[in-house]
Amino acid sequence: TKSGLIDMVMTTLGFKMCPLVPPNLDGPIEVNTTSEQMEIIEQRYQNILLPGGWYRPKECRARDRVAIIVPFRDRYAHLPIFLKNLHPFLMKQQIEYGIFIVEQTNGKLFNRAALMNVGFLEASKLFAWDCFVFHDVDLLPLDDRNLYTCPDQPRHMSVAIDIFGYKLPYSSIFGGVSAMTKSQFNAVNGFSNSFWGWGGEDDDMSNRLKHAGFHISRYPVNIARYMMLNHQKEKANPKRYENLANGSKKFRTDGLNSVKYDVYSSKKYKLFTWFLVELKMPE
Ligand code: UD2
Ligand code: MN
Repeated sequence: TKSGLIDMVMTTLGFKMCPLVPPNLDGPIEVNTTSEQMEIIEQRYQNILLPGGWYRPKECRARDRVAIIVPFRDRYAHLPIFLKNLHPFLMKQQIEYGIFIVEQTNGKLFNRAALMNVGFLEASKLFAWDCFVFHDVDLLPLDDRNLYTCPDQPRHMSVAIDIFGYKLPYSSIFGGVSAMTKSQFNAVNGFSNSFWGWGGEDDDMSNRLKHAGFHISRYPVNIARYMMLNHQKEKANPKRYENLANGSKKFRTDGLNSVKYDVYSSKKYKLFTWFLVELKMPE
């Protein structure tokens, strides 16, 4: 038929939209946590990935353009494991995506939230991403029906993590892995830059979302499952509760519009785009 022919031509030319539900999902998947040299993983995706760890499905036009933003410092054992699991996972979901590793220089306490702001701004300079997934480097998804896309409301993705007994620890939690559209992230002025050291920054984002009239959406626990790679517990920031309590006064002034940083170095590696960032705000 005529429409069948048009369909075939569109498919061949790559203009056909990818189906709403990717056709080749497995559901629960095996993760592979054995460490492997970066070069070996690079070879595996040599002809598939674009420079910088970007991907665009060949079989259809992706519905979502997703930047995966990963805050990073000194977790070198986790990085290759993260990459070798995430790439095949995302490819199967037929998403157009890029993985961005935002590394903080030494000298100050780690500031996960500010690195997310930097990742958002720098990735946006390179391409018109419309969806952002903020992702701890140590979390590996266990079910590929957990789509890395941005729904109508911000989505908390790491609902059921092994170390928490595959249960949501508390209802407003937004840490681990979360997804926001560009406009949602802009609407809340991104993350606060005031959280140095461990804890609180995710709850502050949760407060920002609520304040802006969003609600947190989630996949069910049998789908939004993750495992966390082993690491030592970071020293908690003693000021995290105080910061959190004062947070709402600063939504407008502390965030995307106030983050100060220098990009020391950046590079499109084969499996990811890398930014080395010095944060310039006072600790
Ligand atoms: C929880 C949250 C996390 C964040 C953190 C408090 C979950 C599942 N995770 O993780 O999202 O809110 O508490 O800040 O709720 N990182 C480095 N180098 C460092 C420290 C951190 O790369 O020295 C990065 C890395 O991507 C890591 C992430 O920041 O996965 C979160 O830090 P964590 O894994 O030490 O904290 P955790 O597991 O308690
Ligand atoms: Mn962790």
